[in-house]
Amino acid sequence: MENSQVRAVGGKRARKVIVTCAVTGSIHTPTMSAHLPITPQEIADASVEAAEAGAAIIHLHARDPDNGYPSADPEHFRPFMTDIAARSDAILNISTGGSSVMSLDTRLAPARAFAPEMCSLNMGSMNFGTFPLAERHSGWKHNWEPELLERTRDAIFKNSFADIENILAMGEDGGARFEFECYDLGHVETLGYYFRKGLVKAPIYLQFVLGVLGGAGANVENLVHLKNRADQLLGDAYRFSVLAAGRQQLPLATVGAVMGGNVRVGLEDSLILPDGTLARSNAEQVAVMCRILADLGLDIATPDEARTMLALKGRDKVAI
Ligand code: KMH
Ligand code: ZN
Repeated sequence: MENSQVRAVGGKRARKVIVTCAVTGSIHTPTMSAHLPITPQEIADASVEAAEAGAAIIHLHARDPDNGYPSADPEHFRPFMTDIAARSDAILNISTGGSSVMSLDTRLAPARAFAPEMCSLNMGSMNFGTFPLAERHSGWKHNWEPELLERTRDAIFKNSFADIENILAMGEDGGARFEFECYDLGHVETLGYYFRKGLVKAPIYLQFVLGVLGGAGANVENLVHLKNRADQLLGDAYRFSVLAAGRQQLPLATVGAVMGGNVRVGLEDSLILPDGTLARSNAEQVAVMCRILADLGLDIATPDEARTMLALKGRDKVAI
């Protein structure tokens, strides 16, 4: 018997879970995995395959196609934005975090240029240490890789209150709604503050980010604590999703789904599968995640279902 029929017999419809795939990011570097998408063609193909595997939202950064260096140049975004939009109805979510060595104006340029349905908003300033990754690799393809990782020892991943207000205003102008990224308790408190002030409105999409060096560690206790506080501050005005960096990616996303949340996977956050082997594609991580969700009796939200759940403006209002 088909799954939905089984649930119908049980008398209760399965909950829909939104799967986000963050396909490339700005943390990992080309030497770390040959499967990390770099060129516009690779980023577009990875995104379309991830959507076909079940991702409703694609979280996007760009890279310089010549050497893989993280980029927020709208002209590096344009080819894959157009290509993905032509081949998939997934929700395109543009990063406003970029990387910790970019200025606010640089980071906001692509979201300003494309007025996406969603963009990320990091809810505070923090240390964001990726320098330990350099110890695990050698034989670098590009000199910039160990240099950029080392720079994070003395860089601040910055979103002051003024930055947050600027990004909220940009969202208000262009109609983008946010993936509110909360790496620690103070970020949840800040989100609560802007909700009380009326600058952040329901339905809020809160992404718990666990396992970044400088933020909350990737464990169940931290997730439960953060969610308890979000429940107090945001009540039923929010939905949450869980991303964990590195090896805990799929285990903690699964815990998040069991707790009533949504999930984010992708090579931006982890290059590996739970057994420690390199994921061969973003779609592979999405497929494993979707299989786990299905085995738990949870349904996967389609892009249009996610649009309704998150009150997004729709693809027809995006400037691509
Ligand atoms: N790389 C993730 C840990 C952003 O793009 O705004 C956080 C992130 C930041 O996705
Ligand atoms: Zn990102």
